[in-house]
Amino acid sequence: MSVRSALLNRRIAGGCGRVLRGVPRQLVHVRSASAVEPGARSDEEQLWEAAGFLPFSGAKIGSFFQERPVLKNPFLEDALLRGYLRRHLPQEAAFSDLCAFGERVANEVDRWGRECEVAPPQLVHFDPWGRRVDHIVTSPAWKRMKDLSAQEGLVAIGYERSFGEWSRVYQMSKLYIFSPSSGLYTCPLAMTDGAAKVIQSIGVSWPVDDAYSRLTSRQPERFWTSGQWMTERQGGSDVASGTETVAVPQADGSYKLHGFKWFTSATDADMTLTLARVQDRTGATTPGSRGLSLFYAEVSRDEDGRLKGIEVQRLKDKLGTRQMPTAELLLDGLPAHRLSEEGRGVASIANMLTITRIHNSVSAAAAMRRVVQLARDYATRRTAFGKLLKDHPLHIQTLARMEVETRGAFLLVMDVCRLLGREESGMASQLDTNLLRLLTPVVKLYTGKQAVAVVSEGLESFGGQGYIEDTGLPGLLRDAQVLSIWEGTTNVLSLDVLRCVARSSGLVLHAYFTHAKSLLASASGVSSLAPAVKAVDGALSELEDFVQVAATRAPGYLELAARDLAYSLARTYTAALLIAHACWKGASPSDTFAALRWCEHDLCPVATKQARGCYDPSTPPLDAALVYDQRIQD
Ligand code: UCC
Repeated sequence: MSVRSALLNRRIAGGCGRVLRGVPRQLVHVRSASAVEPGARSDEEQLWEAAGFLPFSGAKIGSFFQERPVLKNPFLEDALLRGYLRRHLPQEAAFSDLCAFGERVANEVDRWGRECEVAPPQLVHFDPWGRRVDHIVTSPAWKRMKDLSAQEGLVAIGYERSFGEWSRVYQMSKLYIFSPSSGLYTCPLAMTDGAAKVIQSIGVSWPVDDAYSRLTSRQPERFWTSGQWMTERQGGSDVASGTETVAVPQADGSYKLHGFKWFTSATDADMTLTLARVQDRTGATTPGSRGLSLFYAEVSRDEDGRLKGIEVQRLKDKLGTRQMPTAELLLDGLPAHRLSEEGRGVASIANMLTITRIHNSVSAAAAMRRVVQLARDYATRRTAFGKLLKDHPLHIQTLARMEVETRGAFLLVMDVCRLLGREESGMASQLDTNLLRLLTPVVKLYTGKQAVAVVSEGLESFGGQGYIEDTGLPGLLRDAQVLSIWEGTTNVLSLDVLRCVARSSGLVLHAYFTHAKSLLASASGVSSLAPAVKAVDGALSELEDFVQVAATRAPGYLELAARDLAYSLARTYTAALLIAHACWKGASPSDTFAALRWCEHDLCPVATKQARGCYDPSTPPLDAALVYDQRIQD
């Protein structure tokens, strides 16, 4: 007899013994009391439970579980990355390496990245016997990331140059696949790459020849990472006036550094590059940028296990990037060597800034790509309102918009990597060099902002699950937020754009217009792209007009327009790149569609806002009055 019919029988006959026949005793604990106590289950409920009709009663948690998004090989899943490489770097060796690495990322490394998140670094100040040790204890997964980085050549590839001018594109493609699974190990790698670049530009000789070979090594036991200690207590943007650290000359020609570094990322590094002011014999230093020199220091311990010349004050409690140790450091006689001429510190570390800003942009595009990959996979698994999310056109429209942003970011980033590779392999024209200088701050500031917007949208596409910590999704957003902050905030980089325009007497803009127009040339006569080409043509004309007008105005005018100008440069150039990619013979209809959709942006917001008077001298006081408005209307 079924339980359902047994229940029916009971209702009819009220006979207990008959009803329970055939039902396991432990499932139908029969109460002796005739009345059911509040909160207790009645016999009937117990019977329904035994039959599986009360799925959420007792310890049961129901039979429905949401499916998780699955991370598949991020190289094979990325049509644009593969298409871009087929177009520019069709060597099989690069493809097979990226494919194998993608497999490793999906099946192994991503798990380590998660381990880095759940086991963040700890600072141990003292040993059990009271000695100061300042040990930064990191997770085993973090250490595995270091070995992996060496083995996979994540820095080395950029210096081996096996693929000539495309070596940086290859290296950054690998980092792009790695970044969202790396547990933020891309941060020390960015600085390591930047340090190698600085050393290479200064000259690989004593005292940094061994360091250079370690930074660019593929052997885990030799591989070193580097820090970049630029930020002091007065802040990290205005380095010229914020740097208080002094360098005291020693008899042997070396220096000892004394100061306080307020924000040092990946502080478990083996060495660092940092800025300080050389003291003269009276102890005096030169203020401002002209007083700053570049120093190299190794992070080492004395025979008692104490850090030489460094005290780790504390680890930073950050919104994201928690996988990585970030510390406040007191430099108390840190042995160091001066690498730059005295007073040439900022100009010398600028090479490092270029590299870390490009890495930052790679991580931004990678974060967007990862959230899109997870969201589109999830949409094939999750059902709501009677059908899979992928069958809801509005949901797919949202994902398609994210995809367009991601494609634009990817092409902009890779174009800057292309220029870097050309410069480093001696292939760059003056135009390439000028373009690289202009586009480096542009790509960093634009993709940093895009990443936050796209990743945030991506989280929403998972519904409430996107907000749940142990899905691993919220960490993507937290980590994206730093991308617009470190290595130059959006406004600082917008001003850097103005600075390089002024210092080059406009040559960087000339390079920009020349190259953007040459990209469009490939689309002449391609009717499907005509609306996009028209939009970019129009935006380039507006930009040229803006530059002409702005040049006649007071400096404050351009400063007020700086952010919108940088956005206009980014959007218009990206549009041209999307168009050029869509014209490639191997392009797909989706490449054309992406270009058309991108061009629906306001490509030249600086012209739009100029027309509205946003940069007129009357505007700043109105902005200030609005921001500080305290008047209450009666
Ligand atoms: O360190 C930090 C955290 C590390 C974490 C790294 C993680 C990366 C991970 C990514 C992947 C996940 S945060 C600290 C970040 N701080 C900054 O980025 C600094 C932001 N501020 C600026 O960029 C400013 O514009 C300054 C500091 C560069 C401005 O300083 P000055 O002294 O006023 O600069 P000047 O006078 O304009 O330039 C001095 C020289 C000039 O060369 P000369 O003298 O030959 O004419 C400039 O042309 O430096 C040159 N220069 C540059 N060259 C200045 N900026 C650049 C540049 N961007 N490129 C080339």
